[in-house]
Amino acid sequence: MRILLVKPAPRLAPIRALQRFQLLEPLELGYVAAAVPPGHEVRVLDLRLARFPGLAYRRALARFRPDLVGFTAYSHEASDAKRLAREARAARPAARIVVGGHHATVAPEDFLGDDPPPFDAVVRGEGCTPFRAIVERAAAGAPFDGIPQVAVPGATESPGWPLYPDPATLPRARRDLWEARRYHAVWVREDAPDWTSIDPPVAMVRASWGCRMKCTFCIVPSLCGGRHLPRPADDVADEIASLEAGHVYFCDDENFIDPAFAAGLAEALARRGVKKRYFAWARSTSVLKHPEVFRAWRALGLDAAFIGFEFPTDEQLKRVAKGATVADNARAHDALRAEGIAVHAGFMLMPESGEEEFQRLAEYVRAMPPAQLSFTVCTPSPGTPDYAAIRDRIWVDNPYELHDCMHPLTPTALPLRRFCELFARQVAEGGHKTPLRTHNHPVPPLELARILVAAALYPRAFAAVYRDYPRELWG
Ligand code: B12
Ligand code: SF4
Repeated sequence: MRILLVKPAPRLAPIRALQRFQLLEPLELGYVAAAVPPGHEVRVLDLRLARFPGLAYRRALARFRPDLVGFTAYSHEASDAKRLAREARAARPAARIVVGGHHATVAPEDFLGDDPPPFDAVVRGEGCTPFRAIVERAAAGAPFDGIPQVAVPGATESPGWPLYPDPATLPRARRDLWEARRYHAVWVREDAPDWTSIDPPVAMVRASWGCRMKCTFCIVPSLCGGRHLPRPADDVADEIASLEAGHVYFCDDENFIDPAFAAGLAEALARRGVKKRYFAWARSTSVLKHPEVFRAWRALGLDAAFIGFEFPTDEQLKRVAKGATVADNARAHDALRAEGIAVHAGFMLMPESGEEEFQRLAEYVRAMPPAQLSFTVCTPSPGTPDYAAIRDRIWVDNPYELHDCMHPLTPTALPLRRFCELFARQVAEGGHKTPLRTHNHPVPPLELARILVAAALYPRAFAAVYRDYPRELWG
C-alpha cells in the first residue's frame, strides 16, 4: 500500500507567527511511520512547510495516490483535518482515512460525530501499535473494528482513556521521511560565542513521557496517569548520537522529574562523547532539589530550560496546584543562570485578568533577570478537570477551533479587544528581556534581520486575536 501521513498547516495567526521562530519535526508521524510493517511505501507530508498547503496537498493526493491516509491534529487543527479528510475521500474514494494525535486522544467524539464521517478510524493515545494493526487490516481489506485504542464511526462503544505503553517497546522514529535541515528554532543561550547561529537546524527528541505532578490546567497527568515513563537511557543516547542536527529540543513533559533517569541519560551521552546543544523542560522545584543534575547537563551542552512560572502570585499558583511558589521560581531562575543555563519562562493570563493583573504581571516581568518569555491564556485542555469546570461558560460555538492557548475560551473580564491589546503589549515588552538582546553579541546578520522581522510581527498576531470571534464579542 501507499501510505500518506499528513500534518496540517496552522490556520490561527499566533501559531503562524510562532512558526517563524520555531518549526519542529513532525516526530509523531515519524513514530507512526516506524510502526508500519515492511512492504508498504510511507510518505510524510508536512503542510506547515508548504507555501501553498492546499495545492501541495492536492498534488500529493494526485501524484502519490495513497491507499491509506493518516492525519495528526492538535485541537485547533481538528476542523482542518476533517476538511482535508473530505478532500481525500473525494479524490481517493477507495482509500481508508484515519486520524490520531492529541485531539483524537482527548476528544475522539469530535472526529466521529459528523455525517458522513470523515474518518474510518480514530486512534486514541500512543499510535504505533494501533497503527500497525490498522495497516495490516487495510492491506487485507478488513474492517477496523475491535482494534484496541481505535474508535470507528457508528460503534456503540468508544475506547476508554488510553494508557501509555512501556516506552521501551516503541520503535525509533523514522527521520528519513523528512529533511532534517528544514526544522529549526531560535536558540537562546547565556554564553553564545560571537557569530554563532541563533536559528540553527534542530531535532526533536522524546526521552520520557509524563510527569508526576498534578497541575489542574495540564492534560499531562490525565494522559500519563501521574506516571513518568522514561525510555532506556542508552537507546535515547544512541538516537541523539545518530542525529544530523547539532541542536536537540527535548519534547518531554518534564526532563528532570526523575533525577536518576536525567543523570543516567547525561552519563550515557557523556560515555559516547556526544557533543550537542540541548533545550529541556523543567520545574523550578526540580532545579532546586537536584542542582547537581543540571550541572552535569550544563557540562554536556544544556543551553536553556523551559520553566513554567505560570503566575506572579503564590495565591494563583496554589489555585492551579502548581506545587511551586514565586520564590521557588525566582531561586531556580538565579540558580540556572549561575550555571550558565538560560531560562525560558512561561506565564499564563486568565480570561478573568483585568487591568490590575496585567499591570502586576508586567511589573513582575520587568523586575526579572534576563529570560526568554512566553505568554499564553489559560485554556485548559479537554480531558482536564479545569476544562470540565469551564465547559458551561465557553463563549464560542466551536471551542476546538480556537484552542491554541492564545484565545480565551470563556468571557474575558475586560472587553475582548482591550484584553488582546494588553496581551500583545505584554508579549512585545517581554521580547526585550531575552538573553539574545541583553547580551548583545554579534550574530549572523541575515538571521538577525529575519528574527527581528518575526519579533516585530509576533505581537501583532496577538493584538488581532479578537477578530477570530463573532463581532458581537469584540467589545
Ligand atoms: C513538543 C510540543 C510542542 C512543540 C511542537 C511540536 C511539533 N512537532 O511541532 C512546540 C513547542 C512548537 C509546540 C507548539 C504548540 N503546542 Co505543543 N506540545 C508539545 C508537547 C510537549 C509534546 C508533543 C509531542 O511532539 N510529543 C511527541 C510525539 C511523538 O508524541 P504525540 O504528539 O503525543 O504523538 C503520539 C500520539 O498522539 C499518536 N499520534 C499522533 N499523531 C498521530 C497520527 C496517526 C495517524 C496515528 C495513528 C497516531 C498519532 O502517536 C504518536 C506517537 O507516539 C505536548 C504535550 C504532550 N504531552 O503531548 C504539547 C501540546 C501538544 N501542545 C499544545 C499546544 C496547544 C500547542 C500550541 C498551540 C501552543 C501555542 N500556544 O503556541 C502550539 C501549536 C503548534 C502547532 N503548529 O500546532 C497542546 C495541545 C492541546 C490540544 N488539545 O490540542 C499540548 C497537549 C500541551 C497543552 N498545553 O496541553 N508544542
Ligand atoms: S504543568 Fe508541568 S509540572 Fe504541571 S503537571 Fe503539567 S507537565 Fe507536570
